[in-house]
Formats: sequence, C-alpha cells, structure tokens
Amino acid sequence: MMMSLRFPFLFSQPTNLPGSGSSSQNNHRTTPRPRFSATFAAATAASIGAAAAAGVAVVSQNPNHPFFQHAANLLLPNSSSLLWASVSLADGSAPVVEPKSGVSFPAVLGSSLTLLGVGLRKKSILGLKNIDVYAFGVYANGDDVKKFLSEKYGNLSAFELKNSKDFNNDLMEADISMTVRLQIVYSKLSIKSIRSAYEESVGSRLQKFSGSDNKELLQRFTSQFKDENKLPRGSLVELSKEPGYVLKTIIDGKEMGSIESKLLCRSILDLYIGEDPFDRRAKDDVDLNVASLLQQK
Ligand code: DAO
Ligand code: DAO
Repeated sequence: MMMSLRFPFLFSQPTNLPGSGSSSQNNHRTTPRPRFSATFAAATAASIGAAAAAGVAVVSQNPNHPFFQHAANLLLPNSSSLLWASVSLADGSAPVVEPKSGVSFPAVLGSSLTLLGVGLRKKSILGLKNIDVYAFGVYANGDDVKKFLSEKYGNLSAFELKNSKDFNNDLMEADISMTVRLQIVYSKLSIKSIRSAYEESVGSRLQKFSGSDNKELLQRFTSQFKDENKLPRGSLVELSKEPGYVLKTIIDGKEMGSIESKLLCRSILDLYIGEDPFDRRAKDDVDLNVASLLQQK
C-alpha cells in the first residue's frame, strides 16, 4: 500500500481502480481523495492507535462528512467509541457534499430514506474528454435494509460484507425502498443524448441480467420523457424504487411515471452500486453505511 507521510491512510494515490477500465473511463481520477479502501487496509494492517489517529484527522478535515464517522465506528473496536463521542463533529444529519461537483445531498430524503453514498456520473466523449454529467446520492429505507438483510448478514463485519458478492446482489434484489437522486451538472444535456446514454448504460444491464435486449422495457422507460422535456443544470431527477419493484421517476418534483419491473429496478441500481459502478467511491460509501445500519440493533 502506498501512502504519504503527511496524510497517513487518508489519501490514496490516484491509481487505476477496479472498474475504471476501458468500459468505464468514467472512474478515472485526477485528484487524490480520501478513500475507504485505504481505511480498510489501515485498520487491518496497522495498529488501532494509528488508525484512530488517522480517523481524527479525517473528521477534522471533513466536519460534515458523516460517512467517516460510520467508517471509524465500524472499523475500530468498541473501546474507541469514547474517542468518537468526544469528536462529535459529524452528527449524521448534515448534508453531504459530492466533492468534485460541490453538489450537496440532504442526509434524509422524505421522512424515511437515509443517504448512504454520493458520487459523480461522468461520460467520455469520443475518448477525448470526460464531462461531469450529474452528481448522485444513493438513499435507502433503513428499516427495509434491516428487515431484509439482518438475518443473513447482521453478524458479518463491514469488511466481510464489502467482499461478499451475495450481499451486494441481495442489497439490489431485495424489496428495499431505495432512491437515487441525480442533480444535473452538465449544462448542455439534450433529450437525444440522454436517451442514447440511457440505452447504452441501462440497456447493457438489462442484457446482462436477462440475456435479452428488452427493447420494449427500455422504450417504456424512455417514452416517459417528451422531446420538449429539458434537463438544465441544477435539475433534480429522482429514480425511486418503491415496494413491489415499482420504479417511479420524478423530475423537479413532478412525477413522470411508474414502471413495475424487478429487472428494470435491478438494472438501474446496478449503475450505481453494482459490479462496475459509475463512481466506485459511492459504492464503497454505500457498503459501509449499510454495514453500519445492520450493526445498529
Ligand atoms: O454533449 O454530446 C454531448 C455529451 C452528452 C453526454 C450525455 C450523457 C447523458 C447521461 C445521462 C443523463 C441522465 C440524466
Ligand atoms: O446515467 O446512464 C445514466 C442513466 C441515467 C438514468 C436516468 C434517466 C433520467 C431520465 C430523465 C429524462 C428527462 C427528460
């Protein structure tokens, strides 16, 4: 593991991360940022004292980042909770800012959805430049998470969960209410480019999970949007998975339509928290925060 002396454990070098291969140049990072995987490695490899010291530094640099507190609570043994009580800067109810776009996400959506991770959707154009398309936040109903996953995963550590493929699939396939909230960053989005990006990203998942191209399902989704719909910078889109595998789309507060399809729900979630996600850090955040939910009794 490479680490700098000034920021032990906190900033990984900008490496080629899993999932940042040619299929998703999206994930290429140009600036080092704090990563949980580094923290995981630190907790397993280094002494608890060193990890705790690193944790304090993280909190003081990111007073509004509740994820770090969760991470530290999960990774450090109970004896360190006193330390955390005294560093009560992150209270879990402050909004979380996606660092590259500056877009802020409320910690709670509606009354029951908890923010689990934030990230950035990029798109490369002709392999020449990478544009930031939208920032996103992944939310889930915490009671649902516990109801559907506690029995099977309640006793696993965050580290074990993170490495369990079963866990990841169950998280996306159980009837858990989840919402992905997108805030548009790119200022020149056209309906045409949205449709074609969607056909590529969601289309490839439909194919992967069902073995067929599902043109009809793909079209049922895109036909919710009229050509005159626009998504200027700042627009908010909510993709909500509701009980019974109903995917509801809301744009700037206005409901566009609902589609009942387990396959479509699975495919949409896969973009954000599947095997090859748009932003690996968002997925890492989600894994940690779900682990944290499962450890709350
Ligand atoms: O201007 O040609 C261009 C690039 C457009 C990229 C569009 C990516 C669209 C991603 C989907 C957005 C869904 C809200
Ligand atoms: O990023 O590739 C992707 C998929 C994003 C799916 C979101 C689709 C939202 C569609 C909104 C249409 C607005 C007119």
